[in-house]
Amino acid sequence: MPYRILHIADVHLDMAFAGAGTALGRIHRKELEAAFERALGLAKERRVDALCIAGDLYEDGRAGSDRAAYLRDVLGDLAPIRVFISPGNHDPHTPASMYERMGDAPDNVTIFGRRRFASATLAEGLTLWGFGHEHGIDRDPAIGDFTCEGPGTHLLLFHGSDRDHMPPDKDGVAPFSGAEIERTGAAYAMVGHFHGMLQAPRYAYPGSLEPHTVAQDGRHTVSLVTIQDGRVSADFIDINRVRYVDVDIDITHYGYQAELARAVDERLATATEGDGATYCRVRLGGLAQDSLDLDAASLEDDLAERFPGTRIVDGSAAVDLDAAAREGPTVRAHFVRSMRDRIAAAPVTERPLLEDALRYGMLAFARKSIPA
Ligand SMILES: [Mn+2]
Repeated sequence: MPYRILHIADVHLDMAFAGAGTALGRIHRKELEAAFERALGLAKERRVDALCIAGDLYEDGRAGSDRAAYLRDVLGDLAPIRVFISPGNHDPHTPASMYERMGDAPDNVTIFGRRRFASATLAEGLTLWGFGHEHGIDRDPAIGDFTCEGPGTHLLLFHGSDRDHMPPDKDGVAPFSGAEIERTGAAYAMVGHFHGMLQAPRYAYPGSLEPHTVAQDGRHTVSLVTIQDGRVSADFIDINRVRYVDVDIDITHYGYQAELARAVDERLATATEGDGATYCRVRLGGLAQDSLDLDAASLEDDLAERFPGTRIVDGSAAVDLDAAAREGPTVRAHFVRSMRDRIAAAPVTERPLLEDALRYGMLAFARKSIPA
């Protein structure tokens, strides 16, 4: 009989979504809860033997006071499916943590609450080893000199950073390498922390259930891990219903803001078609016509009504500096050339100020507004 595990990670229930605003933050938190419940539903539907949660199930300090009761209920409800949890850096097993507040966890739930590997027997000849983070930022090695003891097949479950695949801007917590996993004698490790799916020969990150930002453009999956006769295989099932997409708009074609707004609206209507929630990052590029007085902040506000969560990144140019510099003996041409000379000669620290002066000066020549 094969033993089957649903491996999930980085649910991040109750995430703050700082910057999204109150209403949108609440929508995003509901999306995360819905994704978690889809994953639980899948565990039942596929009749797995165990659900393994590789950390960051919720966000400590953000969760409401009834979250512990919720988890006790939905995880207990999975029985006879067993549930194994390895707390991560966002849901560390501290004395005040929700894992403690859960009190007596349901019989089918095991929390690996200590920062050293402990074992649980899954089936005859099949052992799971897991550990939990006990404080927020834990940079100690995940594995060190740990080795799996005993006969049979061994699996690992933990939250940590694969040193060989560190994404930029990611906290390096509980670092490990593929070679270290091999050295433990484990056949496979189920890990969490990276929010895009990553499959390596002996371990995998399924990714967060949903992307949380436009930068999290990898796959967001749950992993179905099958162990048979000591061999481990993993399938990945895309679970996310949230998408972040980039919409690129060349503003060169639009003579006034209302015309541009209409065009962006049409593009967003197309981009957000289909099931699930789509959040767009609109990247404005190109060179504004003389008549266009672009106010990207108000454009973003207007779009947010029909397309919540839309972000505008204005990479367009309000005026054509090269053309102005070449236009002959005008005040504007002289201004561009002399400001460019001064910027080139200035210390690096003074350049941003001079660049602003050049930009604002050119906006004044064009009778355009200073962007908010
Ligand atoms: Mn994490």
